[in-house]
Amino acid sequence: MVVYQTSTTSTFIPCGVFFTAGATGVNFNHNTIVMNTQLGAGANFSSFCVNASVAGVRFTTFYNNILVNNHSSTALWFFTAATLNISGGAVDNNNYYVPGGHVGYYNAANRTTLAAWQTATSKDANAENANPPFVSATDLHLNNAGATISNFDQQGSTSAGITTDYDGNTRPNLGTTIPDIGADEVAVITPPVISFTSISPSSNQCTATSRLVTVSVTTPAGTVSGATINYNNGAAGSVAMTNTVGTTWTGTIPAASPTNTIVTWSVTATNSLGGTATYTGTSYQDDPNVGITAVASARPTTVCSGAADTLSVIINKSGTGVIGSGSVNSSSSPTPFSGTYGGMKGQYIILASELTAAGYTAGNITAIGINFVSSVTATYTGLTIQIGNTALSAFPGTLSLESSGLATYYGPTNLVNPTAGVNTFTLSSSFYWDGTSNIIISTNWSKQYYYKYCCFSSYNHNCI
Ligand SMILES: [Ca+2]
Ligand SMILES: [Ca+2]
Ligand SMILES: [Ca+2]
Repeated sequence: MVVYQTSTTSTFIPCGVFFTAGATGVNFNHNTIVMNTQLGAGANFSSFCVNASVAGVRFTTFYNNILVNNHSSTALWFFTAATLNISGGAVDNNNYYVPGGHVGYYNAANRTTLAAWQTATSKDANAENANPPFVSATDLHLNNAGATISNFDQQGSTSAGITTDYDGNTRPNLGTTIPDIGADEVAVITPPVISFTSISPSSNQCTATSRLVTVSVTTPAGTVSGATINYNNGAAGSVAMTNTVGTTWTGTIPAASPTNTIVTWSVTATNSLGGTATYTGTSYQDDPNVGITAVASARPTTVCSGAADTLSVIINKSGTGVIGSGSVNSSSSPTPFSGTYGGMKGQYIILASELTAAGYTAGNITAIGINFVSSVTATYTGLTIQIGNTALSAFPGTLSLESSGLATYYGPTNLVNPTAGVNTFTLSSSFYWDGTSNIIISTNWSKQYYYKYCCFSSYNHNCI
């Protein structure tokens, strides 16, 4: 039974269920009663979800009911005119929620709290007073994802003996053995639980290697129906895991391709109730030396029998780095392809800290790229790039040019119609950066009669 009271304007005794005659053998189980918005109030206002107003009423069972009374003043879940109304019956697993009143009236006194009600009646040991997670204020089905659903799902007494719910659904739900509280039986999908056991090998490997993943899967309801590894080892894939023994499931992630792919993976498990759980594993990356060249050398000395000698290996990993954010672009200095007529010579100090932040370590610089905001249909005649180490971190004056330590690494070569984006200038020989020095890059060209601008930022500059 579902009772929903909402429209009374009475100032006296609105009730969900009202017993006025001495009914005996009453089985009152699996009901949902809500006394909703209070529309009237008077000096003697009181309201009840259930009112046994005569002494002769005898409840045999009073199980698994949801009683909600949102009225104020003397609002009660359960009124008993005489202790004999319920003292001989079985009363348990009810949910009483009444934010503005009393739990009940028993043995000639209001029982304000659930604990006081339980003490006075010696009933309702398994009762609760949670706010039911109804679908809405006017739809008293239970929301199976509601915050307090665990106070209702599978919390009823098995002694009520009601095998269908208000909707005709089987009670208790398939796959469970304990009924829900209230008129609605609701299937709550309890997900399985995944516990990570191991991944082998556990650390990054020098070559791309498959991984054996082992997890433990349990489920609080139903049975575990499967587990799957979902991975991306260069391509998205999945592999069904095998239930090797007990709760143990294993599966293998294939070796990565490309070999140094950062492999991401997770395990998804399902149970017979349709619940799913996901465990996200820690990613890994094999083959960290890909792209690195190594050069071995030996000290060229005579090695005596039994004596130690020294071998050394230098490894290099090629790559590119970006200096500056491109936030400055201009048709005049400090950009290296600015100006209107004649030519432009610009010098730029790049700090060792900027190179380091860009990912560089000591080694050869083989090319320089400069980012153009837009293309230029023109020729920059005799473009020359010089590079050198410097002890300076800033130029001493705005019109002074540095010359010591500079050598030519590009050009002179005409730069014809540079395109929008990064234009790369491959050096005629590698410039070795020692990993600690600041460097100067000097550019110049001449006889240009038309300009566009490029972006080149965060440098100290010096232009003429
Ligand atoms: Ca409970
Ligand atoms: Ca139902
Ligand atoms: Ca249920």
